[in-house]
Amino acid sequence: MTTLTLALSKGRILDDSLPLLTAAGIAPTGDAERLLRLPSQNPDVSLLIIRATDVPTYVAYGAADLGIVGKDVLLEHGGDDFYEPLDLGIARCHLSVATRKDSPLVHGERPFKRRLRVATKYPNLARRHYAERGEQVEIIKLYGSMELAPLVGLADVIVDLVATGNTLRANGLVEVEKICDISSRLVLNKAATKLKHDALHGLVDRLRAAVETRRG
Ligand code: PRT
Ligand code: MG
Repeated sequence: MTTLTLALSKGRILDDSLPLLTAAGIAPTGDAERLLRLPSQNPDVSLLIIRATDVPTYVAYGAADLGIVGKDVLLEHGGDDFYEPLDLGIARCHLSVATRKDSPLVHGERPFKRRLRVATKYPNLARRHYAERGEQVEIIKLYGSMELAPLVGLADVIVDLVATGNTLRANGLVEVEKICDISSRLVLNKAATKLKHDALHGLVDRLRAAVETRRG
């Protein structure tokens, strides 16, 4: 029997994936809060619980046959290391540029005699966004709490994910540009699509059916 390994991250993605995993018969049966590798309802499928940004790496190297990961992480990772057959439509949000609500940047002004400073955990995505409009910016890579950067003068703007907008509002920030919509995707290891073709495509079909049922 062919065994399959699916990588995903805990928190938002695991929470939102659970109904789909359950419908596809691969809900976790172990303690997803503590275990890093746990069994699922299907004895031939096991789950890896890893950092969201590590999912593309596990799938690209074949340590996982498939993975669930945000489009933000895929776009930032770049490349064509894996197949992306299915938009799961979960963990929806969008990537935006935001700044202080009292900033002249709200009205499209730019800093005088220097480049715009952009704080983000998505340096590649942010650089690409400004490059597309012919603007050279200074990227400041952060690992979290991006919202603080404009408040303390570290950056003029942030490029970050927005869902409800509550975090921006609570910190006196406003969106000035929407870059793109984001949702979670199913990604497949390329070699596994050949070597484990039947098992893998069977599982992709069950997940696709679960997504379609949920969409109604
Ligand atoms: O937390 P950790 O550092 O371990 O990893 P992570 O932050 O990458 O994981 P997690 O679980 O926070 O996010 C995983 C994925 O969820 C992301 O890669 C996105 O694809 C997706 N997602 C969907 C979100 C959001 N919505 C979201 N709102 N990820 C983060 N946020 C954050 C956002 O960065 C901001 O700080 O929530 C805040 C804004 O939310 P609102 O509702 O206040 O607008
Ligand atoms: Mg987080």
